[in-house]
Amino acid sequence: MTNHLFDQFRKQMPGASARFLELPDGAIVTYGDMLARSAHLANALAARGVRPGDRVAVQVEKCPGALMLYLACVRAGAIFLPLNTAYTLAELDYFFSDAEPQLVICDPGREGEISRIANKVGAAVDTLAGGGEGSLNEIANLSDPTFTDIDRGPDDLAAILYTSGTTGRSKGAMLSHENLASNARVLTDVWRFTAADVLLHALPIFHTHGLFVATNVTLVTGSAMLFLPRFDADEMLRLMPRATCMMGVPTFYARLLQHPRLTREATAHMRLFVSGSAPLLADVHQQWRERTGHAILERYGMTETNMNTSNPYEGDRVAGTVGFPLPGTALRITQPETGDPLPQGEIGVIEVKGPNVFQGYWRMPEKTKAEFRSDGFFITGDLGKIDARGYVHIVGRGKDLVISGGYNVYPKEVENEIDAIPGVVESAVIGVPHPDFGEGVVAVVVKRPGSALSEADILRSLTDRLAKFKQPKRVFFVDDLPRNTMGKVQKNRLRETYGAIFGQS
Ligand code: MLC
Ligand code: AMP
Repeated sequence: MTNHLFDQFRKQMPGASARFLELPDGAIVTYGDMLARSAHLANALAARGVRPGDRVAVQVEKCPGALMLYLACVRAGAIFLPLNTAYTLAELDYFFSDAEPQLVICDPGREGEISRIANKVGAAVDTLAGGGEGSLNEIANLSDPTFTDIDRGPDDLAAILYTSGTTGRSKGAMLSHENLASNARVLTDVWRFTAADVLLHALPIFHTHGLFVATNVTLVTGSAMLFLPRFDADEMLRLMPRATCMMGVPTFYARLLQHPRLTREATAHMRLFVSGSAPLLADVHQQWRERTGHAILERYGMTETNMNTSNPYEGDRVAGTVGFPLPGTALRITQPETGDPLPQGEIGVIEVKGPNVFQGYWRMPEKTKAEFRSDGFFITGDLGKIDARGYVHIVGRGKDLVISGGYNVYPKEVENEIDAIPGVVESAVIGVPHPDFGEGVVAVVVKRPGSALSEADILRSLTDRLAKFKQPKRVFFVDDLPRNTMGKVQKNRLRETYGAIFGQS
């Protein structure tokens, strides 16, 4: 029997007593514990009727059990479908109806409300919590500590991650075993990971960065993670002397720079700082170098593609660039409308092709077709150029997307919700510079004549509809939205008007 992804992890697995995770209180999860617990959970999934190819939707707090559940799904041949813990019931309702999971696993406190929407699609519901509570844990505790991994080939699906779209409807990106395995192998080489590494892990584990990049690289090298429930600058600095690497979104770096204890000495044990998921300001790169002596290594990825490019481990890590295409990944810059390749130095849309690129959007063949060229290149929607030394620069986005603290917010989704509020005529949602989150979400709203709607009313109406990170940090009212002669809202003009409201422009 072969299970393509889990076999890659097994290949490098150190002895059973070797450390896999260390928690902030010093508790250790060994590789032996990981094997046993993921087997218990894989047996529990099977007992709950999960068959190979079934979707298992998971919305639970970050804890070792949540990571074991990911591995249990891989071993059981199921498709892991992680969901941001900030998603509201309204958002979950859409994901469940689209993905039709066999099983939904949530925090014990939310079982009642989540069962109501999961039942609509016939999904069973179980619970799992960090302290070992929850119905799935109970079934797992009584089940066998060994499990025969289900046969899965390179092209079989390992996960579906939802990512919003410009139309406002989220799409499920289907990732195969080889999509994940190939990227983990490449990143291990490019970033020189070994079994001796200790990764400081403070990212959420429901997105590509914290789940696949960080965890899979750790597993294919048999190394260890200091596994924190969330980002906290004090905790990061306390643990840095015992870690060798950190992966973070730019907000991590901006926040750590605010900390008086960030010094050369505090980071002396570290060999690598990686940043991604959103643009790292050249100024933050520079300040980090001055304060710590380390050059942050910036890389570029996407839910649909895993990682595409990276600055070099050895050689210049150039601020404001995302480095070179990863080995095995082809990257080109094209004219957005025609797809014609552009000469070096010109700005166009970034397209990529390689074993890292996903298998398409779940049950959306037309959408999938529209985002690939006929020769198999995926159109990322990011605008970029390649300089004379071969470094890729991201200069903007062809897609209407805001990235706030590393989370994607598609304006259309927020606009649809605001437009549905009684008293609203229309709205435009934009991202403007924000000192902490990089970009902050702002809504500009036209209300009906005589309507008494206030900023607080709009925000209150969104509470149960949208995850907190998608909700506007500010709402402004205007008589009309600026439009061009074609009638299209001129968001660039709105960005100019509101560009300095968070004290940055
Ligand atoms: C939290 N809030 C946010 C937010 N995170 N608002 C906007 N954008 C965000 N990213 C809200 C909170 O609900 C809270 O609301 C208020 O803002 C302040 O919260 P906080 O306590 O300061 O935030 P915190 O919990 O510390 O979270 C910030 C963060 C977190 C940056 C640590 O957002 C985070 O971990 N981001 C990482 C995202 C990530 O992993 N992205 C990878 C995607 S994969 P209130 O009003 O209740 O106080 C990908 C591919 C690739 O993109 O290339 O990697
Ligand atoms: P997601 O859909 O959450 O995976 O977000 C992917 C998007 O994040 C990409 O399409 C880019 O727009 C952006 N992104 C990721 N890494 C970087 C980076 N290093 N610099 C700029 N943008 C980035």
